[in-house]
Amino acid sequence: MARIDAVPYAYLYPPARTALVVIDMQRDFIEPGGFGAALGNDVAQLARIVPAVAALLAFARSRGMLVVHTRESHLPDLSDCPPAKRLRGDPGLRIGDSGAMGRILVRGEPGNQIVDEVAPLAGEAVIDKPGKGAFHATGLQAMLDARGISHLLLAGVTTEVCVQTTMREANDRGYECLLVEDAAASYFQAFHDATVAMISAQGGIVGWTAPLAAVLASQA
Ligand code: C5J
Repeated sequence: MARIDAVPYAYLYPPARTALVVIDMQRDFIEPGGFGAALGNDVAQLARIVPAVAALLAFARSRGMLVVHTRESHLPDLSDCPPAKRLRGDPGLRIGDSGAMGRILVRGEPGNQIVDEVAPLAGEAVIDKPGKGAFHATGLQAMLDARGISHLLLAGVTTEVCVQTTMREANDRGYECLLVEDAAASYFQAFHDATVAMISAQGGIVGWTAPLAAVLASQA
C-alpha cells in the first residue's frame, strides 16, 4: 500500500487498484468563450490548476495507475439533456447553442475537447457524461469494476459541482476516494474551500483530501 498524508487521516491505496479520475478539464469550462464564461464566470480561476493536473497525470502514469478523463457533454440532438438542465441560464448561451468554440457542451465540438496540457494519451479512458456526476448514465462503474479498481484519486473542475458530485456517487458505490485539493478548482474560491472541508468532515464522510505535494510524495 502507498500512503498519503491526508485529512482526516492517512490515506492508504494500492496503486494497481487505484484510478486517477480527472473531471471535465475541457475548453468549455477553462477557456474564454465556453459554457463557463457564458454563465458569467472568470475562467482564469480554473485555468490556474492546469499545471497541477498535468503533474498529477504524470505521477499516475508513472505509477501505472488507470487514468480516466471525463467531459461534461451532450449528444448533438440533446436527447440526453433534460429541459430542466438546458433551460437554465442566459437564453442564447445555453447548452446546445452556438458559442465562440462551437455548440456549448456538445460532444465533438471544439469547446468540448480537453485542454491540450492535460489531454488524454492514446488508450486512456474518456467518459462522456451528460450529468454532473461521472457515474450517472455512463459506463464508468462497469469499467472500474472490470479492472478491479477500489480507490479513486479525483481532480478537475469544478470542485463543488462535477468533482464533488462524482466523489459522492463514488463514495456511495464503495470506492475509497481522495480529492487532490490543489488539482481541483471552482469559479468561487469559497465554494472550493467549503467542499474541501465538508468532504473530510465527520471522520471522512465522503473521503479524504490532500494537497498535490502529499500525493507526489507518497511511496508504495
Ligand atoms: C459545471 C462542472 N459546473 N464540470 N460543470 O456545470 O463542474
